[in-house]
Amino acid sequence: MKDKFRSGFVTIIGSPNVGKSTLMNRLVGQKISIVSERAQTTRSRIAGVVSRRDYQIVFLDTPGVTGAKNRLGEYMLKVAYESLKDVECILFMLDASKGIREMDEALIKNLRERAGDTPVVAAVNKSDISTFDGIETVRERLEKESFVKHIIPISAETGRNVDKLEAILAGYLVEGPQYYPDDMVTDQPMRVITAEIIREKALKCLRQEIPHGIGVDIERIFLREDGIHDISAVIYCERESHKGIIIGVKGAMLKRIGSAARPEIEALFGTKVNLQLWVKVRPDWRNSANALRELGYTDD
Ligand SMILES: Nc1nc2c(ncn2[C@@H]2O[C@H](COP(=O)(O)OP(=O)(O)OP(=O)(O)O)[C@@H](O)[C@H]2O)c(=O)[nH]1
Ligand SMILES: [Mg+2]
Repeated sequence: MKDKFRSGFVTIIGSPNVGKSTLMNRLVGQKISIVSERAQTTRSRIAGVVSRRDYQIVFLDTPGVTGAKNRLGEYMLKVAYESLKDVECILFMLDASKGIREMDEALIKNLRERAGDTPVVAAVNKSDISTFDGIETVRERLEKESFVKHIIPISAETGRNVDKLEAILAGYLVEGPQYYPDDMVTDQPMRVITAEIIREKALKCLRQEIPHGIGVDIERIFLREDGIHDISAVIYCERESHKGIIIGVKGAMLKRIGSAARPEIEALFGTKVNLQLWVKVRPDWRNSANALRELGYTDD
């Protein structure tokens, strides 16, 4: 008899910067979630779909869990914790090169309380830049927690043990429907992906102190008769001085961000793209309910 199709949701949760988005992209085999060297890159819940012959796993990439400093931070924390509900498995990620920090301990405590009956698999990431002892210290700590069902060292960057991890997670799927068609890899609409690509490039190009305060809004996507997409986007920042830095001398920085983003946006749309970027100051937008709603950081 043919085995029944199995499916399920797996939430990826962990402290900021441990490699959650990198892992999801590798599992899906395509860039879905933006990645950066800076903590708190992911701001919302992003689904990445892995479709195989016998099963489908819907991964939920979530914002890194840490103390909230503003309304946006509160939203991000809520998104991460809400994503623990109604899933087949929780994938808890840690960074072996950093060991178990205070925020990881806090998350362990939280997961102990919130996971309920949902199995937790721990992926000890960045094994490629960690020592054997570093990985073992994390393992020994996690072995003390009965809610952690598996502990596996991986490297989301090199792919080490990622297949093994997928096999472990597939073991927690249940008989069920295919939630997404084979060719659908994410639930994110094109305009959101476009905004995220621009934000990623801004994070990469700009200095440390600004990026957390950046938000990107796509104002217009228009397909011209000649087959080119006209896209205009606004990069919001919180201070006039930041605006100057984002624009750069004679617009050089903004041009750099645009040049870095355009090829990826063109690949996404499958057409040439005429990208226009604007920079606007919106003081303290991360504490404004209206701004958060406009930029899509709400659950309604
Ligand atoms: N060496 C190494 N670097 C990694 C690995 N996985 C991720 N990184 C790097 O770690 C940084 C953070 O990766 P992200 O995937 O953005 O981390 P995240 O957990 O999604 O971060 P937030 O969205 O901020 O919570 C990036 O610079 C990645 O390239 C890994 O296995 N090895
Ligand atoms: Mg992320």
